[in-house]
Amino acid sequence: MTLKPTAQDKFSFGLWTIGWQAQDQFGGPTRKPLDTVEAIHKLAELGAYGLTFHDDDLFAFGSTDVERRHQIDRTKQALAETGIIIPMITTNLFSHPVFKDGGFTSNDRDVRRFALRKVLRNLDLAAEMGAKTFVMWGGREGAEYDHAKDIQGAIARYREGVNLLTQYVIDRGYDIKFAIEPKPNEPRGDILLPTVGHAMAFINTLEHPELVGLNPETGHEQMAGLNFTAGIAQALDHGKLFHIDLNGQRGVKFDQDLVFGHGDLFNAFTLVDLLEFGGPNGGRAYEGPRHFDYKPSRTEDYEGVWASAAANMRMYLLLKERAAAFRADPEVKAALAAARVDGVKTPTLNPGEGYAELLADRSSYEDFDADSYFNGKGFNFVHLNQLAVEHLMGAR
Ligand code: GLT
Ligand code: MN
Ligand code: MN
Repeated sequence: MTLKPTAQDKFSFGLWTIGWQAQDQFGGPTRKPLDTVEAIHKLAELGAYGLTFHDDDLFAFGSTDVERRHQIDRTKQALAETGIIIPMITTNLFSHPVFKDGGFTSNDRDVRRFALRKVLRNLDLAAEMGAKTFVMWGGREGAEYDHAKDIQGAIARYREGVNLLTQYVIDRGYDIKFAIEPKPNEPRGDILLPTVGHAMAFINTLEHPELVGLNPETGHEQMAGLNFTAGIAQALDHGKLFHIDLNGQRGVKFDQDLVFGHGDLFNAFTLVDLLEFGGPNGGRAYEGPRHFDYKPSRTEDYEGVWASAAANMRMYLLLKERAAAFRADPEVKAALAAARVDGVKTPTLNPGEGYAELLADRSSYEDFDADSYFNGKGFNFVHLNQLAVEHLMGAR
């Protein structure tokens, strides 16, 4: 296995990540703006295959049609020169003051109508750029104060908005699917659709649920104290992992957006193991872009920015290498068997069995020795985990 990223690895970066000028709540930028054309050439050099962006990353909010076209055309030119593609596009409904109470769910109807128009316009751009996924991160959809937001009303407006957008791509014949990105909080005190689970339940209430899936971000689930790998596994089970944002987060605190693997390393390891080897037959479970949504730390100059971009890809490939070694190790295979990990794949009922047959089966209850599980019948999970940690550490 090689640690040199290639287009087959499908690594992509948001223009807002490498282009982040590092302004935060306590201080202004520490880096100059990054030109899109330079970003595309640099990503190609580093081995990435894709760039993603918001409308407002490519051309400033309120740009004239001429300025907008100029930026689009020079981006297309750079894409043609490098072979970089645009797998995903998203719309900024959070930076401008007009969106201070959200876009699709603002209490102000005029803002909601404006937000929908902004997204429709950006869907045309997504189609023009060949993007197959349209991410919706509703960072401003939410509230700080419980009485300030009628949550049921806001969810209804969210649904109305997404239904309109799916109808638009159907009518225009665009080959685009939507991916909702959950986040529990920040910038709003509480954000609507805060976790993978909330978003999946919401998708089931839409007019075209088949066109809407998820773009879960590592750090966002971890900000809610959740296990990212477990959430991704459930999204895969529901056929809803349309895209993924990879980064690093250390515990329940503000959104750190560190390099992938620079936060909860073990969860990053199990995630890569799942994505690469967790398919039903042990193959790849996810074929889409490995998209990095991180922020090069404020301490870094551009040399550090590009080093951190490369670090994301190298971390992924290193973890993939470790996961492959873990899966191939005979001792691990034995430990998986001892832990009966495969056992959960067997249906609990026999073929054709219903509750009547189950009730008639004395071995399942009357003759079952539940007490034998006291002081015996361990599951050997810790040994399995030790082997996993040793592989991650390169100790095996
Ligand atoms: C913003 C946010 C990210 C989202 C982006 C998509 S924008 O930077 O922090 O998590 O993925 O809108
Ligand atoms: Mn984030
Ligand atoms: Mn993200």
